[in-house]
Amino acid sequence: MKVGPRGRADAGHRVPTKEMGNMIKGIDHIGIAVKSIPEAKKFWVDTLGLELLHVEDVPEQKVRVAMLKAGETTIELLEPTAPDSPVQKFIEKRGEGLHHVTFQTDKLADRLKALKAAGVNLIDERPRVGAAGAGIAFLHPKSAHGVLIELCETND
Ligand code: CMX
Repeated sequence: MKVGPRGRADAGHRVPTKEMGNMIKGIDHIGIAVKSIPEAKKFWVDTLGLELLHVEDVPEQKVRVAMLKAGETTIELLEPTAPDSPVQKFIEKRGEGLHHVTFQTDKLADRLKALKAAGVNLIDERPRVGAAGAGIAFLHPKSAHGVLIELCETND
């Protein structure tokens, strides 16, 4: 499959990992970029009533995250902790809002190889450490119809 100059796959994606079984096990969380977690909590926790599970710094991603329970899934509020944080860049360019969708998967390293072979533009070619120490990897939004996708390895 040819990949265009901005990483968009030119032809339709075939299911790349059929031999490995279903890649997507569920939605782990939905990431929302915010300027300030304390400010955002006023809406998400105090008004909407979502339960705050925990707040954690993820230095590798230059963000602080607040995980909120939303029924079967989780909302992740992302506050940048450095001027060169990807979330800071996102907010400057597009404002606060929906930042990424995280799918649960297994065999992440092998999934990434299969996705690369299928022409998907990977931000991370190998798993790296995300919130709660889970193996994670990002796929570029140019390969996913404008949505930043995170894959998160689960042991379930
Ligand atoms: N969703 C959709 N599109 C996005 C995006 C996002 N979250 N972030 C950037 N883009 C778009 C930009 O709007 C831009 O589009 P145009 O070319 O049409 O203008 C394009 O992608 C390139 O964006 P950019 O501002 O030039 O930024 P970079 O290329 O430097 O980086 C990206 C973009 C996605 C590669 C980078 O943000 C990244 O590596 N993200 C993954 C890591 C991350 O976001 N970590 C924070 C979360 C951590 C966690 O959950 O723990």
